[in-house]
Amino acid sequence: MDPLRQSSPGSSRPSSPRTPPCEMFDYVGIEAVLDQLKIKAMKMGFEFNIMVVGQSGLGKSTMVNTLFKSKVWKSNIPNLGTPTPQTLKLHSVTHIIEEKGVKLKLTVTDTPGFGDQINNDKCWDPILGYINEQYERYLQEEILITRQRHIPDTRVHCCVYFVPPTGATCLGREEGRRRRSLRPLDIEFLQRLCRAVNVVPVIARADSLTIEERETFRQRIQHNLRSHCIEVYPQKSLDEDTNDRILNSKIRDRIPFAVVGADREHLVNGKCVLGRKTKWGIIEG
Ligand SMILES: Nc1nc2c(ncn2[C@@H]2O[C@H](COP(=O)(O)OP(=O)(O)OP(=O)(O)O)[C@@H](O)[C@H]2O)c(=O)[nH]1
Ligand SMILES: [Mg+2]
Repeated sequence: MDPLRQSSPGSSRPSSPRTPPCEMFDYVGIEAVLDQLKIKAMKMGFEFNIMVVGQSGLGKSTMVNTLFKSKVWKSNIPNLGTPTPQTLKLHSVTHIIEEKGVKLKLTVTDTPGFGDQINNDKCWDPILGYINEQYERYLQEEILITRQRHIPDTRVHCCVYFVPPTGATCLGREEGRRRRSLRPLDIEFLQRLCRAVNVVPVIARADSLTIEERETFRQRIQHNLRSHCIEVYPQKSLDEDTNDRILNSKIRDRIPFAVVGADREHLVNGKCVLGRKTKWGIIEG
């Protein structure tokens, strides 16, 4: 009988350096760690913080409301149909969403739109200031010797950047080509933002483009992002194995996503749905 197999895992030592370490132990039940981690994660829940950024009037607040109204306030929809007021200061809304026992604390930070000023220099300062402040706050908590077991996480995990839908083909050829690209202000903003946070660019008010216009605009933006070295989410560093690479390249092909915000309910097939009415039908929110 192998003496090493008889001994308890903690007390045994290999008799010779050539004995492979795995032969020292009997079954210890490592896979139970997975269940323990799952139970712990379910108890703690998850935190996810999104921030919406972009020029004024692109539908950022409407999108935040659409997200919460359809996901969180299903049975009690406040302020429906009233126009969304212009956002004048950064503010966050938090909701706990629970699905099949998994809790998610979702915080969305709405920001005032930029681009209204004659001089838009440094319009990114308040937003980048906020993002960096949250990192700093978390770090300060983390480096305390007697730190809390759970540090409240207000760091921005994802920043949704609204790009104006300027890809319409009804414009003149030259004007169209120029406008079917990211504007210099967006390029500069995105370059700074990408260095601080995960950025997901979206084509705002996408109902104003036809499917063909949207596709051409999407490809043009992808080209702009590459040529200006703007690395949006998912970054290349996240391609850790083949599966990641396949999944991430599918996401990269679809970026920027097209979004439509909705602030009214409509009757569709006898059911009230949150959506935006267009010439071609209702886009559900
Ligand atoms: N066509 C269309 N209009 C939209 C969409 N989303 C919002 N709107 C309208 O655009 C206007 C501005 O929307 P807001 O959500 O206030 O825009 P915002 O980006 O928050 O603007 P600021 O607060 O000034 O930064 C409103 O009249 C909305 O009804 C959309 O997807 N498509
Ligand atoms: Mg707003």
